[in-house]
Amino acid sequence: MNKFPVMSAEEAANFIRHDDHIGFSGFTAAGCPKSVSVALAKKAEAEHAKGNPFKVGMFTGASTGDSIDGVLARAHAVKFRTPYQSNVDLRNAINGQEAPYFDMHLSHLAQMLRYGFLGKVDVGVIEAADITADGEIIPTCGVGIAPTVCRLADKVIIELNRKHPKEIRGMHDIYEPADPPHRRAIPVYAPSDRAGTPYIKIDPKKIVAVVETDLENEGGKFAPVDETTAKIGNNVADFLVSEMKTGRIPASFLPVQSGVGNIANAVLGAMGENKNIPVFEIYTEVIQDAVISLMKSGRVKFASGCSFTVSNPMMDEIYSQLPFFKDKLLLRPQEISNNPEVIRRLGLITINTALEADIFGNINSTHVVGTKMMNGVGGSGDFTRNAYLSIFTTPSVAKGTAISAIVPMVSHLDHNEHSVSILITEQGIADLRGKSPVQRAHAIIENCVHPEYKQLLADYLKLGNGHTPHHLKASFAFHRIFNETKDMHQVNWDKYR
Ligand code: 0RQ
Repeated sequence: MNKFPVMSAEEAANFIRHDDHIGFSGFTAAGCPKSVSVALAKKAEAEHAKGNPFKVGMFTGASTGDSIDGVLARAHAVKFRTPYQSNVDLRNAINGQEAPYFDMHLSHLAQMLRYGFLGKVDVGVIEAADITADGEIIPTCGVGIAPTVCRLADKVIIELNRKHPKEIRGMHDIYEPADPPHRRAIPVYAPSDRAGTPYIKIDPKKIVAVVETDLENEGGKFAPVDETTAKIGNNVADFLVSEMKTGRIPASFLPVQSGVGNIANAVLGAMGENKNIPVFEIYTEVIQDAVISLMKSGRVKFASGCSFTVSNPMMDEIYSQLPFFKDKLLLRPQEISNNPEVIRRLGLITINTALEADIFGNINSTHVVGTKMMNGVGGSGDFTRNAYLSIFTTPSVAKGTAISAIVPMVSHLDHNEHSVSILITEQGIADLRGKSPVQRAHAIIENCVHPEYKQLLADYLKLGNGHTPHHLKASFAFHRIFNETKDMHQVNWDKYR
């Protein structure tokens, strides 16, 4: 380590020039650098004050902390950004068309960088728990695209963060597939299988700076489980138990993927509490608080993911009890945690959250009322399309009951009807397997729609005809009326009859 040039974040940021493309480590706020990006934002502001342009392209694992997305968005320094984000200032810049953003399936990013589809990676900024003189980097609590960034970047800046103990070495499995036509099967046959090395190997000559930090993870808090999320969670657990009883899920159960956010956290909690579900394994991207709690209570025996997206007290707990967790938790690059080949082989039960669903089973995960980007598709497409059983959950209404989360036609399409098996709200469960569009619509309206919207949606179904009976003038009436009155109840079908 001591042969690397140790310097301040400000000095390290000077290696980054206007127009450079930067690859950041981490996945969600976990494992993201937190000091060089802040110095870079200040540098951008100083350059702007002098009248000089200064913007950088940003490749990340998924969302980041405010110390990357927030500071650079507020400094007007974003040339482009991909893939997933959830920072309010960046979101505003994206929706204001100031920051060009392209949303991607998370499993695609590393390979698309290697294929050269997205341009160069000039500089990598990587948070590490440790680095050896011969270039073995131990990532911290999120991996993301770090191995590929280290391979491709001309220059690499390491943020050595002392908050993460060196003893975390051994909790990562770093494997990068070869590119076609040389790619081989990824040898992961169970969530706990290891295919690679416990470190990222880099040519030490590429490391231009090491910045020592002692910064807390920018982990958020989860909202406590409320009546709606508890009902959704119980519906998911009950559904999975009934699938086991029919033999459609093996008695030994199958590994589970669960998405990001409060609903996902509540769903996992409910699965843990339902003792008819056997002790299970997780193969996912974000390992949230609920997984760690279930591990402590013995309900989850192993979790493979791309990040510990946990609250700071939970992170401290993992580190203070490393001997307990070390053989139960594994972090991988997102190219492997979200890999379609592995997902289909393992037979994952995938549980993701929809922003909006339509009566035919199409899902919008990303766009608020069709136009405003929320967060991005994240890994939901990687998992949904390749699942053994793909489940979407959503509260049936939002903003009180002014929005029905179930609409005639989704205002943006992320997951189409062919990939979605089950829709679950706090109202109930719609099993969409083997059903025609009209049969799916009946199942969704009967079981998942909020009572205040049932009649409106049942009446919509009578307006159209054909295999998928849309009425193309009325299909966005819910959205149009919401934009006008802020209340979807105001829809009136009379003028379409
Ligand atoms: O807005 O906070 O202003 O009230 O959307 O909704 O209910 O808090 O849900 O935190 O679980 O997030 C889909 C965004 C859900 C997330 C999404 C409003 C609602 C609220 C958030 P307020 P909740 P959650 C793995 C998998 C895509 C990526 C993915 C997500 C806010 O799960 O980003 O699945 N998923 N990745 O009021 C308008 C509607 C609405 C609505 C809810 N129909 N119309 N607004 N809201 N429904 C993870 C990764 O890939 C990293």
